[in-house]
Order: sequence, then C-alpha cells, then structure tokens
Amino acid sequence: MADLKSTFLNVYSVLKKELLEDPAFEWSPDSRDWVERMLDYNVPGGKLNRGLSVIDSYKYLKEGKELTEDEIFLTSALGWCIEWLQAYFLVLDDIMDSSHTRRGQPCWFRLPKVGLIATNDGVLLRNHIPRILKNHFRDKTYYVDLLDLFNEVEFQTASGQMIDLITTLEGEKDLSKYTLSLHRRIVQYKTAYYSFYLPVACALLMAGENLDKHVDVKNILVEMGTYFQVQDDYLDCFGAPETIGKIGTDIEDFKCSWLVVKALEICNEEQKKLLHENYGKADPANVAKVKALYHELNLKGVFADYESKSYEKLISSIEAHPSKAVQAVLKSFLAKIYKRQK
Ligand code: GPP
Ligand code: MG
Ligand code: MG
Ligand code: MG
Repeated sequence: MADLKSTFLNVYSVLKKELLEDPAFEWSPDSRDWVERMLDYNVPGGKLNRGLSVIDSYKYLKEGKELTEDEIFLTSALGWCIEWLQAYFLVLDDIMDSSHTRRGQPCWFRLPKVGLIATNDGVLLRNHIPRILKNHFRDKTYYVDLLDLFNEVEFQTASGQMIDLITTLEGEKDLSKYTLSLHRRIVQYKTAYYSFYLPVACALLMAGENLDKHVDVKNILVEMGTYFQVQDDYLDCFGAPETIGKIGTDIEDFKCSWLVVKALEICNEEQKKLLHENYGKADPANVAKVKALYHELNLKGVFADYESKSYEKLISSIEAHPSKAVQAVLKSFLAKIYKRQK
C-alpha cells in the first residue's frame, strides 16, 4: 500500500511536469511558478482515496494478475484526473461555502496573494484534465468514452452543487422544506457520481467494459456515495477539525445537511423554534445553540444507527452481484470509508 502510494505520487510529478511544459502556452518563469505552486497546494494533499481506487479497482477486475508498468501508469494517470477534478471542485466549493480551512491549511482563496484568482485556478485545474487525457489516452479505443464520462460526471456534480446552493434560499424562507428526499437528491449529484462511480467507471473502461452494462454497479456506488456524504455532513459538526482538516460551515451556511434534516424529523415544537431562530447564522453563539440541540437530540446515536444499517444494506447488495471481481472492487471501496473519522 505504501508502495502503491509512492508510485502514485511519482506519476503526479510526471503529469505536473508535462502540464508545466504544455506547448500550447508560452510559459514565463512567473506563470510556471504560479501553476506549480497552485497544483502542489491543491492537488496532492488529500486522502487520495478516489485516485488510488482506480488502480485498486482495475487490479480486482484483472483478477489478481500482476499489472504491467504501462497499466500502473495509466490507471494512476486516470486516478490523478479524478484528484484534479476534486481539486477543481474544492477550490471553488470553498469560495461558495465561505470555508476557512481545507486539508489542514487555509483554503487556497484565503491566501492573501490568491483571493479571487482562485476562480481562474479552478478553471485551469478543470482544463488540465482533458490535457492529461489527450497526452496519454488519445490512441486508446476507449478515449471518447473517457472524455464523455468525465463530462457527464462533471455536469452531474455541478447540478448537485447548484441545488445544494439554491436550496438554502428556500430553507431560509421555510426550514421545514429540508427533507430526507431533498437531501438525498443533493448528495447523490454533488458527491456520489464523482467520488464513487467515476473511479470504478474509469477502471471498467480501461478493462474494456461497456459502462451501459454496469448500471447495477453504478447504483450500488451511488448508494455508497450517499452514505459517504452523510458522513461528511456528520463530521462537519462532530468531527475534529485537526483530523478532518477543515472547519465545518454547514450550520452557518444554512445547508440542507443530514443532521438538520434528522433534527427536524425528531424534535418537538419548542426545539423546532430554537432551530428556526439559530440555524444559518454566522454568530458562534447561534451555532453553539444548534450544536447543543443536536447533542440533546442524540444525533450521534441516530448517526451511529444509520451508519450500521447503511453498511449492512450495502454489503447485502454487493453480495447479490454475480461477479466476484466486482464484489471485491465494491467491498474494498466500502472498507475504506466505513466508520471513517476523516
Ligand atoms: C461536497 O460538498 C461537494 C463538492 C465538493 C462538489 C463541489 C462541486 C462544484 C461544482 C464546485 P461539501 O461542501 O459538503 O464538501 P466539504 O465539506 O468538503 O466542503
Ligand atoms: Mg464545502
Ligand atoms: Mg459545498
Ligand atoms: Mg461538507
């Protein structure tokens, strides 16, 4: 594993070097330094779960056969495309959510010399993906399918992000609009496709599979991604910032978080009033009242229950899948996130 990670990180250096020498642009020392610093700050510092999953998944699909050097490089390059996509989303998401920290450091746009230049950096990160794909996959039979996959998933994510953002406008008018089905719709689109379906779909394409034949795999991955975002919502409030590397903003931002949905489901009239008066306010005193209510309602316990039930359900849908190799892919992905603390 440690070995796989260092191989993966070596591929990052190769891809970065190619991008910094992209012949389509006349580089100056300043522009090259900017892009290099921007990439090093935003691309490789996460858990790398999404990226590494492409390699893992491909290995399982090859049923344990040793991967060639070429296959390791290509699966890693696809993994990095997903990490680039994630960096692009996070740079912009942190601006939209007025976040302060990410991966244990200030959000990129919070750096004094960066500010709103970060929006263009987001656009650049996004543009790097088709450039990496062109450099390494142009002559593959699945090239068009890869491009189409990244485009589709980006569209789904941006649409999910749109509803995540515009829902708060409705919530501010009437908090009781926040329901589990609305939450589900948001997280399926904003998180599940790019975080769970995309890595496995990349591995499937490389293995020569037709994605239309794997709708059942997609459905399980979307379920898993939904569970993952519920964990993210939970950690936003209950996680330790030192561990998750970010300070939560969901309460301040009036987000349709799983926690507020659950709170609304189980609270009495008096508690509902408290929620209406304090949710979505930047003042730490308001936020503290919401958190105290979450404790009072035992949302930690409600979450623990949700977590074990989701796990059971996911395991049984995985075990119903006819292919042992696909089962292994899905189980390894689930093991990486079950009861995660970060
Ligand atoms: C996670 O939401 C969703 C994304 C990072 C997708 C962003 C999509 C864009 C098109 C910009 P979140 O805000 O809960 O994530 P976090 O808690 O990590 O800030
Ligand atoms: Mg955010
Ligand atoms: Mg967000
Ligand atoms: Mg979050």
